[in-house]
Amino acid sequence: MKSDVSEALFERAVKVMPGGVNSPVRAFGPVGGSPRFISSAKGQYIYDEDGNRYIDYIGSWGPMILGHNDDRVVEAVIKQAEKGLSFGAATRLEVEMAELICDTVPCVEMIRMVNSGTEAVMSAVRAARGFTGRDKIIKFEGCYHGHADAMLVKAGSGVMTHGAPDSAGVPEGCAKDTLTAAYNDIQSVQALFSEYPDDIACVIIEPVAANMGLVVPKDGYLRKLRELCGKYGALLIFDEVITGFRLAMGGAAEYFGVTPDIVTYGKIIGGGMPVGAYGGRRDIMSVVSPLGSVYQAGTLSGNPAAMSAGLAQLRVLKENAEIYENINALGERFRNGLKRAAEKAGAAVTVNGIGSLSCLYFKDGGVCGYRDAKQSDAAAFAAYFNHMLGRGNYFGPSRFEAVFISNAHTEADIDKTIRDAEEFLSNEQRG
Ligand code: KE4
Repeated sequence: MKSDVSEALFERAVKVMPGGVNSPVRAFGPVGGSPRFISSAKGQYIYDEDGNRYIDYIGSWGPMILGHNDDRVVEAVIKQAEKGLSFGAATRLEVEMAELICDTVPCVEMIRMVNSGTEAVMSAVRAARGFTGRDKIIKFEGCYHGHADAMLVKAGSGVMTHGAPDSAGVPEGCAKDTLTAAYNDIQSVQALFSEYPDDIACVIIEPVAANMGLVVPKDGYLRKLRELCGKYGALLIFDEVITGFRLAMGGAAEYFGVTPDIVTYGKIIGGGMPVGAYGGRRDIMSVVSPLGSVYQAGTLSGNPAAMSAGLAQLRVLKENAEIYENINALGERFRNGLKRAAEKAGAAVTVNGIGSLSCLYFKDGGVCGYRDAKQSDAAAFAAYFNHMLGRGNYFGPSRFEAVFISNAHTEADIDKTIRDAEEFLSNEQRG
């Protein structure tokens, strides 16, 4: 595949942007080569500046659950743009968005719009600290919750990819109250609560960990977490920036039947525009300014252009429940295809997944947490990534990112991708 134009653009990009990208995970560092510069997208396809077409398994890291540029979303944005992009004032659309989420997710009684998942998490943690009067928080190794200082401790996603489990520039003072536990290990959480029985404001978790690849909670794990938080008076925060409105309309809270105290959102609720949100119990959200004393604000929070995109997408999901059956079936087809291909080739891999989220690790013996994920073979993943890219399958350029399937993908797309993966795995085994 030609990549001259992308390479020329990258040469320019690195002169004026750190690493040539506006988000580290887009860099091709861990997989080699230079990023493909995408010019357009429609449905399951993205097109790069050299005219190559790819089946897209990133979907902008989750927002494109309907596929790229769904006509209903684009039309809503265009119509709103003609009326005004942002007013910095209250609008009907924000009320409709808040009502839709509160009516759909029982544990969300009030919600605040922000502009990213990072902002949503940062604000949710501040609300938890304000509500409980406690300082410490528990997060999990390998979980990524955006780049707020307190979250960049043993984080996943790009932090994990770039081998910097703790980020430079985060003062000791900001990280000292962040405690880390091991995902799927309830004893590691119990130990922290035993050590700090009265100091922990919240436990924040990705209910399905999608930033160390894709790790599903063990049966009953989230429920035990819920019980521990209740016992010690800490709030349970589900970071549903990825799982929200993807696992189900009610997200992981509905899927697993476990009720968090606060939920954070991003990605899908913005329909491709910058949107995040945090919401939860009325008494907790009542501490947020101007109602309460926890300050949080944002110039473009709830802006009408972004709300119109998010509302359009959520309404399509709400009115077409069969979308979830379809994307979950496609996810299952993808995982089963990979497993069959690996078995046929005798390849040592682990395939994890749930619903429309999947991950392929070059490691046998299963992956149920951070340490397992880090043992996966980076070089094998890089070779797989480039083989698949060359055959028109666009995956995240990191072994710690999930595979996102949308409602625009077809069985034929999945089957083609599996054939390409089978070719790689067989060649790999032949050496
Ligand atoms: P943003 O600030 O990037 O909108 O959201 C941060 C965030 C919070 N919580 C979870 C569970 C997330 O997955 C994310 C962001 N996800 C990454 C993809 N693994 C975003 C991609 C990127 O950093 O460019």
